[in-house]
Amino acid sequence: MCTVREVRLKMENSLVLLLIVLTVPGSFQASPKIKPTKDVIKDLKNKTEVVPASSLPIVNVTPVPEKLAEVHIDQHKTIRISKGDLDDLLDVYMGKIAESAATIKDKENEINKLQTKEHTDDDLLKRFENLTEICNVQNSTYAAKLTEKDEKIKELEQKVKIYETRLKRKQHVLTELRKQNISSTALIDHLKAKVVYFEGKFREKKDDLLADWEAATTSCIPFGMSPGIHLIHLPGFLPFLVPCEGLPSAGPGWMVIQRRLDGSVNFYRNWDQYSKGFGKLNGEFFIGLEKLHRMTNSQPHELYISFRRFNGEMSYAHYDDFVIGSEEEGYELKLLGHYQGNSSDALRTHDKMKFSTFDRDNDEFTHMNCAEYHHGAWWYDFCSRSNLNGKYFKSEVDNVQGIFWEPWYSFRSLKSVQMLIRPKSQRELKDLPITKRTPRAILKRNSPSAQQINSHYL
Ligand SMILES: [Ca+2]
Repeated sequence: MCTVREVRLKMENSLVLLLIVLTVPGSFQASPKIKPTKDVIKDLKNKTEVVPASSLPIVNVTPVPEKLAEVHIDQHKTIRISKGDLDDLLDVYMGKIAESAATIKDKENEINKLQTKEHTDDDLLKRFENLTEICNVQNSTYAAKLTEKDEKIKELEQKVKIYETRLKRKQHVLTELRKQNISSTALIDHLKAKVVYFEGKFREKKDDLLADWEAATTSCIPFGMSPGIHLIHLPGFLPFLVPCEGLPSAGPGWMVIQRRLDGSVNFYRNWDQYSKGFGKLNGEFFIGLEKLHRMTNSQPHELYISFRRFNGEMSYAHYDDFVIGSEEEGYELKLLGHYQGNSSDALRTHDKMKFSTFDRDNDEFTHMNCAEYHHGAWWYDFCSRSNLNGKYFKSEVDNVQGIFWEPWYSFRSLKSVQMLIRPKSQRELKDLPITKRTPRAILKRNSPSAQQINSHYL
């Protein structure tokens, strides 16, 4: 370590060297202008590389006398500088220069490293910028996708709400259906019980029908006074069902062939339907002309007709013969027999007449279709004194279209009517009221003339 005195000495020596430099011509030449530090470093570098530090020509050393100079600092102090001092001083400064050169070298290395690092940083910065740009583009894309996803999510949320509403409705319906199911189960049990009941009834009816079939009856005679629907089997004809009845006023074994009760069945029908029959066997119906033809031609039959007026009055008409012709014969009323009853012989004028419907005019009235005029179907002549297939009226009216049975041409409508037949051999006339029979010749004689009828109808 240097003492304060030595440092002061060195400063003094440096001052002496400075004086030498200033006084010795050519030792150091001042630069015309000040160089930048960088240039100075460069110069030093060049000098360091070219020339060894120990031999740098910093000062033009020329041989000098032992005593070079004396410097008077003040009146009492003089500094004397010898050659040896300068050599020492030179050595010191050369050593410092060498140190500075080494330091400069280190700094240059550091600078090179820093420059290299700077290049690397530029590359990294560019890559970072590129990546940033890519990221920005991707961010924009992702932002658009996110917006799209958000919209889809909203849409899905709305759908979810709709489905939730529907689900609630379905659940409500399901709850209602479950309630209904409970009541339906009870109803089903009830219906099952009914099915069992009707199965029993059906078996009974089937047994009855089989019994009827086995009996192979051609009439209602076997059933006597018991009312019921039974199977009739005629030779060469398909079996068919008919209502059978026994009447207190007419005896047992009657077959119902026509019935009017309440107007529930339309009787204004065509030829084909009157040929086959129609209606309900337990209500209003007509058995059919073909069956009547077959039955009344298989064996002699009698006809019984009962009437009920709206005032409750009952009456009947009985004919001891009743034969209907074939379809080719127009289902003609071929044989009527004698009348017996407490109403009137209103079918007499229709004896030997063909049957007529609105689409088959077989009546005697040339310029009129009596079936249309009377809104019915009957064995019309000029046109009719009876019209049991006419239009049903709910109360008694005087109408040519109504259901009437009159001795003369008046048309008071009836409340109910029933036509029945029975094989003649089973007649039980003892049950019938005794009334005066009306021979056909007398009826013909008392029948109105065509002129009278025309004056009535026209
Ligand atoms: Ca006619």
